[in-house]
Amino acid sequence: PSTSLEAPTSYITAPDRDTHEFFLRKIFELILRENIFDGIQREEKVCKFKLPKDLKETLDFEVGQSPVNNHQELVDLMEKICSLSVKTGHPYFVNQLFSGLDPYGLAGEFVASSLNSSVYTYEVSPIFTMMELEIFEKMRNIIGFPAGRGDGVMCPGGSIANGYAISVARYKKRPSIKAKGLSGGKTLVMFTSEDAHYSSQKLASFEGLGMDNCIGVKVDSRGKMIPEELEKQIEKCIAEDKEPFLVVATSGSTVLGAFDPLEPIAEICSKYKMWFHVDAAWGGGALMSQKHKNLMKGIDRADSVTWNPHKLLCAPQQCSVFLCKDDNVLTDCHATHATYLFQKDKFYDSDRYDTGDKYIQCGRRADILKFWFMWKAKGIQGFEQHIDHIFRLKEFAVKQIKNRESAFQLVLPEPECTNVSFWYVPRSMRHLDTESIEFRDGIHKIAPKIKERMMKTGSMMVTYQPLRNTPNFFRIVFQSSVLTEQDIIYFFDKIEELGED
Ligand code: ABU
Repeated sequence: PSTSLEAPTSYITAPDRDTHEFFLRKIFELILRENIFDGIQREEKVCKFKLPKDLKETLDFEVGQSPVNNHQELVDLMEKICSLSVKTGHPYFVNQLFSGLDPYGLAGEFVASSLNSSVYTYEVSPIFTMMELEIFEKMRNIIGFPAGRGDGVMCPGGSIANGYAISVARYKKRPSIKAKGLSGGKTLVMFTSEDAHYSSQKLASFEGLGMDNCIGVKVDSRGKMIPEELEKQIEKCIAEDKEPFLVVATSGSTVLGAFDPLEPIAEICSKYKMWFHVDAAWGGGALMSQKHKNLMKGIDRADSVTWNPHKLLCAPQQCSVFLCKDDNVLTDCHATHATYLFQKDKFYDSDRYDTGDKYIQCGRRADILKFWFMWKAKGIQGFEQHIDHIFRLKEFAVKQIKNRESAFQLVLPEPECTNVSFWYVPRSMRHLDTESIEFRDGIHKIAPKIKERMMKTGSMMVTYQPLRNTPNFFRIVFQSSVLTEQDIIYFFDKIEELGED
């Protein structure tokens, strides 16, 4: 193989050992150095933030008629891309409901990319089809569906998984919709908590129900749906001659990490003959822990569940699963029997193993491999250790905040999941009455200012938001088990340092 980074002599779309092996090795070396090992050490920056105009000056984004001059230029470009990108595998990236870099997950991701499959037929993706069947069954068992029966699909994100819930629930309520569409019949209405992920509203709109027909049910002081309010809203909808068909409960809300009370919600769904979906995109990973799975007591009564292993379980993006109890509804609801993919006269049991017709996508990445490989590598024991560790960190963080009570105030005194939300109160505001307008207006501006400083120094990344009528507050997400108690002390020290004036 060559050891040069000269320009290739032609651009056929196949790797040529002489031309590409050295080039690809250089890229892999870069990935290992910059994104996986040296570049995400604690002393390195999480991000080297630049505003768009400065970024344009640093990296040549323009693509054109002619190729670059040689492979060295491409390696240099990749080097800049890695260096200027946010390092979400860095321990101090606690900004989102994903972070960390699981080595087994990464290996699965790399291998899946190099096999470049599309998981719609067994003939194209035999291994990945079998892995999906295995993993879905195990996940259904963990949820507690009877004998692990049912069906499942991998989705490009939790929003789409929640969209599947709307689609199948609607089909179950009114099967004619598949062929005839929504016109005619009563208005279909779904319910979710006012703190639920925005995907329910978005997908209600996307699937033609309309956002106004996705009702946000009131939550209590801990951010949990109030079942009595749900029932009131359902009754109201019936009184208006509308047809309630779906409740989406949340297990781990996006901001507060709240777990809706699943058992009373299941009762209500069965009383009104409604589909019961649990959006456990965020909290689902806790089902792997004997200690924490009780947060989702009653999830076995759901008709369907969204569960994103790329969140609490730290699989690489994206890894989202929609699971349902009914083994046929996905196919009944979505299949169109395209004869160029799903021929009925194949030499194997294509009805069972050509899984693509039940999906709304056609081409689909083999997201299953990374999760299957992680599960093989560490077993449920490994996932459980990870979950228990990050929940312990959450407890430690809550104690830290309570110990620094003049500088920090918790939004929830006892957060249920591993998102910890709090206000930082700068010294100059500590004498103010926390109920006063002056305090609320002032505190609202603090988190954005500190966030700006954080981004500009690249020292850490933690997000902030208002919620309902609260002023802006920080939300730290404990999701990566590389984090230690020392890191948590660093986060709070750093916020104090950045917010000193
Ligand atoms: N899919 C929800 C992600 C939002 C967040 O990370 O805050």
